[in-house]
Amino acid sequence: MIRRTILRANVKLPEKWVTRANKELRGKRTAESLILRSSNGFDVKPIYTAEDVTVQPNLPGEFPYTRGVHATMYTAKPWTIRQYAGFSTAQESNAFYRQALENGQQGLSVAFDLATHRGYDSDHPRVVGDVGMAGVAIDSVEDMKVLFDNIPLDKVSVSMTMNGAVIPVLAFFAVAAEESGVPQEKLTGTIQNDILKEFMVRNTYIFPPEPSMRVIGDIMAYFKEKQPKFNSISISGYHMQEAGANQSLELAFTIADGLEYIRCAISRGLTVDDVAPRLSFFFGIGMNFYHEIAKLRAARTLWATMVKKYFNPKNASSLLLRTHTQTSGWSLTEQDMYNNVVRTTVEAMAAVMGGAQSLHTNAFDEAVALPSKTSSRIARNTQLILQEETGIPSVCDPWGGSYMMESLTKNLVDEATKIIEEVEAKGGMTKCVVDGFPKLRIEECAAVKQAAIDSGSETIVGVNKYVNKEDSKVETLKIDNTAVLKSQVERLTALKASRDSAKVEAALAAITEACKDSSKNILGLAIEAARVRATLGEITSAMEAVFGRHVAKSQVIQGVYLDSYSRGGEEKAEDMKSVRALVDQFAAKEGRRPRILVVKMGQDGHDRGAKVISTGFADMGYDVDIGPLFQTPAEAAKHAIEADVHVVGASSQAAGHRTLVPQLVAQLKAQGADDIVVVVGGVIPPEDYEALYAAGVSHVFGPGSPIPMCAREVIQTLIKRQK
Ligand code: DCA
Repeated sequence: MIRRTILRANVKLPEKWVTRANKELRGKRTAESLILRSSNGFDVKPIYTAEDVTVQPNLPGEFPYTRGVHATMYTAKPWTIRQYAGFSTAQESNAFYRQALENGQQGLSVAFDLATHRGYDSDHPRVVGDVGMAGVAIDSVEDMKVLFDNIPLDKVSVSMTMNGAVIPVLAFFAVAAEESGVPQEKLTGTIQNDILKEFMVRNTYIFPPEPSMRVIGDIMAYFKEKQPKFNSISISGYHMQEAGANQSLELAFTIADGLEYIRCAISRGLTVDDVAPRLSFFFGIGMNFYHEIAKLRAARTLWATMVKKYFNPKNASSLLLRTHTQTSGWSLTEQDMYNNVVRTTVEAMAAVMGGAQSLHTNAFDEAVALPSKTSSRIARNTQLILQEETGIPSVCDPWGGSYMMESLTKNLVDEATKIIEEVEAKGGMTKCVVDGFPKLRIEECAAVKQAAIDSGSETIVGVNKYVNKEDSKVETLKIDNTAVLKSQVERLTALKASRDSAKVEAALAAITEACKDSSKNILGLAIEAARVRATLGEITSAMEAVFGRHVAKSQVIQGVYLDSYSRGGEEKAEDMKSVRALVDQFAAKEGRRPRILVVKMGQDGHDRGAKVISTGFADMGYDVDIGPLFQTPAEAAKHAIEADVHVVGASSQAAGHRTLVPQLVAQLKAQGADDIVVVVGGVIPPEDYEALYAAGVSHVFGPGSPIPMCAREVIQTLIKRQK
C-alpha cells in the first residue's frame, strides 16, 4: 500500500520519541526509516502529536463540514444500506430487489446491462454478448414497470447507475412511476448522470463531451421544475479509484467535476442554489484504511470551501457534500476468495467512520461473477452488523481530533487543492477531459500500482504472498445470456406490434429537433416518447442523429511499469530483463518486434486491465496496439490482420468473453489469419478456461496474473512457433 522512504526535510518526529524508538530498534534500523511514503505524494509518520494538527475542525454540521454534513449524523439516522444490483431480465431483478428489501436493505440501486448503458436495444447486432450480463436489460417503459413492480416508489428511494442512455432511462422511470400512481414530484433517489468521469475512466458514454454536457443541463433544469426530490447527478470518484487513481487524484478530479456541473447549470440560466443541494457524490473505498476515512473528511471540506469560493451560494445546503460509497471491486481477489469478506468489512468500516450517507458492500465473489444469493446476503449483513452490533454509529465522526486523522485530512486537502488548481488553470474539467490529461494521470498511477503488486513490494494476501495451495473453489452465479436475449427480443417485437407507430415517429422527430435547439428540453420530450412506447434504442438514435457517437483515442503510456517493478529489488529487475531478452531473441529472428493488439470487445468499457497490460508489455519490448473500445469480433480480427500482429490479447471484465472470444478466433480463421495467437485476460472464472482453450485460445490469464509472467508465456509461445 505504502512504501518506505528516506526522511524528508519537512517531516518532523518528536525528539524524545526518536531516542526511545532508536533504543527499541537496537540499531537494526532507524526511527526515521519507519516513515512511509504514501502514493498520494506525502509522508506518513509512525507517530503524530498535537504539533501536527494545524487546523482544529469545527463541529459536525458546521462549515466546512469536515466532521459530517449533519450535526447528529448516525446517532439520529444511520447510513442507507444501498446494494447495487441488477441482472438478466427485469422480472428476475424485481424478485431480487423485493427479497433484499424484506431482508434489511433500505434503498435500491439499479445496475443496467452494457447494452442499455450504450443506448442499444437488446436486438441490436453489436450487443449479442452483453444483454443481461452485467446488469438488467431495459428496452422500454414496459421493462421498467416490471423492474419496479410492487415496489412503492413514493417510499423507497432508487438510485440508477446510468450515464450514456440517461435520457431514455429517466423517461422510462418517470412514466413507470406515473403509471403505478406515483407522480414525479414524489420520486426520491439519484441518477448517476456523471458523464465527465465516463470520458475519463468508465467509458459508457454515447455522445461526445459537449452535447453530453447539454444533456446534463437539460436534466438539471427539468428536475428543478418537475422532480425536485431527485438527486440530479452522483459525481463519482469511485470509478477513478477502480481505474487506478490514488486518493488525491480521486478527490481532486471528482470535486473539479462537481464545480464543472455547477458551471454547466449556471450557463443554462440556473443558479447555484437551484442545483447544488441536489448534487450528490460517490466515492470508492479501498484498503488504505486511514487514508480512506481522511478522504471523505477532506472531500466535504474541499467541496464546501470551493463552492463557497467560486459560487458564494445563499443556501447552506449547496455546500454539503453528501455521498454514497462503495467498497472497492478492484481490491477483491479471485484467489482465496473468502478473504474478500474481510477486505469488504475493513473498507465498509472506513466508509462509515468517514461519514458516508449511503453504502454498497461488495459480495466476496464479485471478483469473478455477479453475486450469488449467499454472497449478497453476507454483503448486506456486513452493514447490518456494523449498524446494529458494533456501536460504531453511536458517535459522530469518531476519528475527529485524532492527531493522525486531522493531519492526514489536511494533507489530502492540500494535495487535492493543488490538482484542482491545475485543472482550473487549464480551463476546467470539460477541457481537461477532452485533452485527456486526467485519464493519463490515472492510467500512470494504475501502472505504477500494478508493478508494485507484481514485484511484491505491495502485498495482496493470497495473491502475491501467503498463497493458498489448496483448492478453494466457490460456486458462482451464471447468467444464461441466450435465454435473456431471446426473451428481450420477443418483448421488443410484441411492443413494436402493439403501439401506434405514427405517434412514436412524431415523438422521436421532436427529440431530434430538440437536440438542434438548446431552448428545448430533451428529457421532457423523451418522457412523451416513453409514454407512446418508443424504445431506448430509438430515443438514443433520435439524439445520435444530431449529436453523433463519441469515439475515444487510446494511448499507451511507457516507462512507468518498468520503473516501479524494478524498484521491487534486483531479482525483479533481472526478471524483467530476462523477458526482454526473450523478446529481443524473437525480434532478431523475426526481423521485427513481437506485435500485440490489445482489444476490448462488446460494450465493456472497463479498460484499466487493458491499459496496464499495454504499458507492461510495451515496457518489456513488445510493440503494442490498443484497439478502439466496443469492437465486434469481426472488427477486432480485421484490425489485427491490418496491423499485422502476432498476438491478439482480449481483455474481458464483464463476462462477454464466453460469446465474443470464440467468435474472434472464428473470425481470424475466416479471414485467413489463424496463425495469430489469441490470449485472454481479466475477470475469467476458472470454469470458463476449458471452453476458451477448446475454442483455440493459447493462454488465459485470470485476475492477479503478474504481467511479466504473461509477457514471458506469450513470447515463449511465439518463439516455439518460429522454429
Ligand atoms: N439528521 C437529520 N436528517 C438526516 C440525518 C440526520 N442525522 N441523516 C439523514 N437525514 C435525512 C437527509 O437529510 C435526507 O433527507 P432529504 O432528502 O430531505 O434531505 C434523508 O434523511 C435521507 O438520507 P440521506 O443521508 O440523504 O441518504 P439517501 O437518501 O440514501 O441519499 C445520497 C444518499 C448519497 C445523497 C444519494 O445520492 C444516494 O442514495 N446515492 C446512491 C448512489 C448509488 O447508489 N450509486 C450506485 C453506484
